[in-house]
Amino acid sequence: MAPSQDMNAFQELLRSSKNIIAVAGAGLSAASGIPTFRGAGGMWRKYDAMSLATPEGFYENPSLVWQFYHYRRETAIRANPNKAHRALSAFSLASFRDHIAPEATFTLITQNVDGLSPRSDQEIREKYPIDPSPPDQSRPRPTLIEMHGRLFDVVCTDRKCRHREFNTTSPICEALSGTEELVEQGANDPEIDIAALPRCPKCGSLARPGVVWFGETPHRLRLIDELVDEADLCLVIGTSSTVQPAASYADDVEANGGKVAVFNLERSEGDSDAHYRFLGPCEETIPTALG
Ligand code: BJW
Ligand code: ZN
Repeated sequence: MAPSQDMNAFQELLRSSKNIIAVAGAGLSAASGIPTFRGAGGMWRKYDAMSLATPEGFYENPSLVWQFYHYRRETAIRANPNKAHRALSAFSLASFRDHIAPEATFTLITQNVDGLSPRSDQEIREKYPIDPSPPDQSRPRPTLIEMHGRLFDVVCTDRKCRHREFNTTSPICEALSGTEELVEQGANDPEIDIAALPRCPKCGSLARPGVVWFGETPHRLRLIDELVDEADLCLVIGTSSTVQPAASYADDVEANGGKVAVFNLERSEGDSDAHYRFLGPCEETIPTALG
């Protein structure tokens, strides 16, 4: 059966669901000016963003990959959470829960590394300073999981050290300063000496962005598997659903008898199996759906 577009029926389902998860991707941050990975937004200078988001890409050309992440950091620092981030943050706060079952839980599992969801959560909590922990939970669940890491984490590449720290310094190092302005470079990309790239403050080795590249293990997978197992409703927001393991969470929820609702600008992988599908900008559909 084709997915329903009945918003009232979806909201009724939302009110009666007990364990809700949302799996989000780059489309959630698109209205904040953060480029997506695939399709129109997926190029940086002359490169496919995907070819740079790999361990092989980094070790082959750390200067280029650091320029890509420096650009991403500078973009994210200047961006602000949009209406969809804010609606999700409000939804996750206990006192906003009167429209769902009192013992219901909600966790946003985001693939995004831009920090806009945690910033949005922080802003909402400052505005409404209340206890964010939902009542009567036998086992407290996190309200947000950043499964592909964070742009502002910086990690030592030395296997014995692996020092990790949260670092929002702008620019992260002098040598990268201004490279975010360069476009269409290709053959003329600046070559930054490895010694001038970000270094580990503990041992001095080359540092890398604290994000999860292809072939690496995403964060908190065991906890995510538990949440997916328990979920009776899964919202899939602004993701192409092409990257594993996140791409299979909706199918897993459905296989367990739960319901799935997809919110995307356009058709996406596997969305014809969803119970609900709301096509359009999620900065419009999500505030309506959760409002
Ligand atoms: C809007 C909108 C608006 C736009 N409103 N919508 C099985 C088969 C084959 C391969 C594999 C497999 N299992 C695992 C793999 C390997 C691999 C993989 O999935 N490869 C596929 C490409 C086939 N996966 C991995 O390697 C992962 N690790 C792993 O599997 O470890 C093994 C393991 C698993 C389980 C247990 C134990 C061990 C790691 C994946 C890491 C992905 N990393 C990146 C880069 C992160 C750092 C960085 O940001 O630079 O993560 S890649 C990139 O893709 C990024 C994203 O988080 C991720 C997903 O992309 P996303 O968010 O969906 O973006 P887009 O651009 O694709 O889509 C945007 C969508 O938004 C579109 O649909 C638009 O329409 C929509 N949109 N504006 C609403 N306003
Ligand atoms: Zn180190």
